[in-house]
Amino acid sequence: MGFKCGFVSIIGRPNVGKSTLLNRILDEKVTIVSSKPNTTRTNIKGVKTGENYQLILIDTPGIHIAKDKINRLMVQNALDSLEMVDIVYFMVEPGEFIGKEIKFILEVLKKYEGKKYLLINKVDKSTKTKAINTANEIFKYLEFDYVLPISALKGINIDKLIDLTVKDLPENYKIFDNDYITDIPEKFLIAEFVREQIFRLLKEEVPYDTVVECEMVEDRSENLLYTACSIIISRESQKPILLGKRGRTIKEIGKRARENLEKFFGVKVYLDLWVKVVNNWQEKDEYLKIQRLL
Ligand code: GDP
Ligand code: K
Ligand code: MG
Repeated sequence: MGFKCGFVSIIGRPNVGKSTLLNRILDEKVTIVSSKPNTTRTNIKGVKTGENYQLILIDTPGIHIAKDKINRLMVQNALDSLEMVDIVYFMVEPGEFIGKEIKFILEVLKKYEGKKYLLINKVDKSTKTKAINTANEIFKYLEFDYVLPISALKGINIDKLIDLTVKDLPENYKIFDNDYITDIPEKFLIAEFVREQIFRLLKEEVPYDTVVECEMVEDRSENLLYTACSIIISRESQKPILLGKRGRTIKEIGKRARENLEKFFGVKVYLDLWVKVVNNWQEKDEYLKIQRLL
């Protein structure tokens, strides 16, 4: 049998664990994760290369009922990914209610011609019965080629998922070099790692009003990467929340993001953070481009 190479899109409602799954399959953090919905704003490709296969996976923003421009662009991004993939993973949680959003996704998938996998994620915190019931409920609307209970967080059934996927990939030449793991430009990845900590450390609305731009990245020596990011918020009143008492919050954001960047790049990282206020950046093309939505 020849070399296998193809594309897989990971779709689902917000917060079902799509980004966690991509990182788990790659065994490397390329896409950001938080307990808040709509953390992922744009499609992120990750590449896993084995001896006889190359799997190109696309992590996507959660498909939801979008109420403004940025959210509409996010959902469109996720839907667009389907046009280029051989396989789709539709991820749900056990016990998930089959509401408007899931029904919408199932309608979209009815027209999808590639292989369809139904992944019931987070089985580490559920019962088998609950997972099976969820699959049965979904099958009333649409049948899938495979159903697999998994835990992206704990790594349950992930090897099995990869095996099945590789079998379904088309025979094709390798597209990327063996050590290539993501299509995300370095500057964007750095900005995303900062944005992740904002989603993790700040409550409710501020993360949704934040975009991060990496302004500078420079090798200062063989073992030191200097980088500077602007954190852009949409109102002056959000500044004290972002900074925290005596700058404690922004310091913690910087520390955690730096640690993750050091793991990713394998060198010491110096991270400068600046704060800017841009009213209604969500409506401005320049900032939607920074977020790779335009
Ligand atoms: P996404 O919005 O679909 O990309 O979801 P994320 O990957 O950002 O994960 C959302 C939340 O679910 C985070 O708090 C994850 O740690 C958590 N999560 C993801 N996968 C699992 C899993 O398999 N089990 C459990 N218990 N939690 C998970
Ligand atoms: K999330
Ligand atoms: Mg995500």
